[in-house]
Amino acid sequence: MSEMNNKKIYSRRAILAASAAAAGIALVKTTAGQLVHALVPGDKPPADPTTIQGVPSGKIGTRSPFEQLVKKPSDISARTPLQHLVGTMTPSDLHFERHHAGVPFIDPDRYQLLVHGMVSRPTVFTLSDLKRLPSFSRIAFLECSGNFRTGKERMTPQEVCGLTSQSEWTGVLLSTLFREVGIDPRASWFLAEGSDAAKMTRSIPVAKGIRDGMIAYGQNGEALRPEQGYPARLFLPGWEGNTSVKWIRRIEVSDQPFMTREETSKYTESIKGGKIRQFSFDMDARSIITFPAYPVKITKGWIEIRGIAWSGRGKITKVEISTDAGRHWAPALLQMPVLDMAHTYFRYIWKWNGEPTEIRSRAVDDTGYEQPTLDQLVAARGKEMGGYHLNPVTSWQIKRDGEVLLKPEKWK
Ligand SMILES: Nc1nc2c(c(=O)[nH]1)N[C@H]1C(S)=C(S)[C@@H](COP(=O)(O)O)O[C@H]1N2
Ligand SMILES: [Mo]
Repeated sequence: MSEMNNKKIYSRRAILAASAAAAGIALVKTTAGQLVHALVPGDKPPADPTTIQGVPSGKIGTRSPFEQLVKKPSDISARTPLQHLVGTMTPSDLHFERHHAGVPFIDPDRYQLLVHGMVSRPTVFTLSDLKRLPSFSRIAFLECSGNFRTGKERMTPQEVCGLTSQSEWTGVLLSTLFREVGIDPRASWFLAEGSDAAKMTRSIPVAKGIRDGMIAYGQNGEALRPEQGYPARLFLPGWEGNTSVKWIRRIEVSDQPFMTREETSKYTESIKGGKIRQFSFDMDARSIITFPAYPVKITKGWIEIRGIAWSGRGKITKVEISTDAGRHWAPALLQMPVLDMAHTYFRYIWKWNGEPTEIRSRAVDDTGYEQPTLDQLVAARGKEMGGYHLNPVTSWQIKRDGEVLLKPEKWK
């Protein structure tokens, strides 16, 4: 670490002296006014960390430089590195992103949400109006309905299905907002409109809004990240990510759907017999083994197979593991508590005997739905099946040398 970098880090920390020779160590003043030699963050840790005072506390926490956690960005999205996460929560800076026209820059003091249409009191809510109403928090996943990639052996869980993330969302329940504005009992749909350049619009059944919809302004204990819809977004747990309109500026209540672009030409699925499935809101149950998975290499002996399972229809009741390419299945342990519409962590102890094989997981939810294979999806939807709402069982090949590779699949 260069002296210049040290100075930068300690510019507000009253460095009295720092010698370039003592790389990684600086003389700093503690809040109690004491002068101490302390470590400065560098790329080379000392051989014995007990011999020198540690780095003083700072304004914001940092990740260890040894943890290289990054999303995988393209021009339209960025994917969560599922293979590097343990547990079910997604650190906010690693939440996947999907923007149709980039991330808008919004002044929270000028933010407004208009609720109008079939309501007795059309109302404009500012951010502080929203925060003044009774609040609500829930832990739930958010997943894009386009969350499936395959076709190559060298693909990580992030590449296969990194468009799912989990947060604790905090905000106002839509049932509260609807009561505030006096929703017409005959209302059955509402339009949600974003204030990004895409002006994303979706029609949502009022029943879903009242059941568990919310306007979220909080994510994991702080304000939403701009990428997640700062200062406020619609959040519809368990439903395809596209319906959770970010940067929401308008809700129009009606007695019919609005037939927007995102529910007519997009976010519909071709199925058997030349038909199209529309308003396919629920995210079906799914699971993926995130360890061991490409690019990990394993060695013979005991291994804890780990991964996540989730369902937009409710709780995960069972995750089964096969370590012999689908011939036998055995239940994995589920980490408690298992929450509704939330990533659920699973574990399965396995002794690898060194022979090539295939490992896979399949999830079952409390509606009795079992995660299908790609063949079963094709059988149900036909070869013309579109690219949305694909949740097939993912298989990982274990090679003789311990290399773990995705088992690529084809359906077209
Ligand atoms: N206003 C607006 N809302 C939006 C989008 C958008 O581009 N604009 N993208 C949608 C899509 S396709 C998904 S999958 C989710 C992604 O949410 P995230 O970026 O917070 O993960 O937001 C949805 N809401
Ligand atoms: Mo999406």
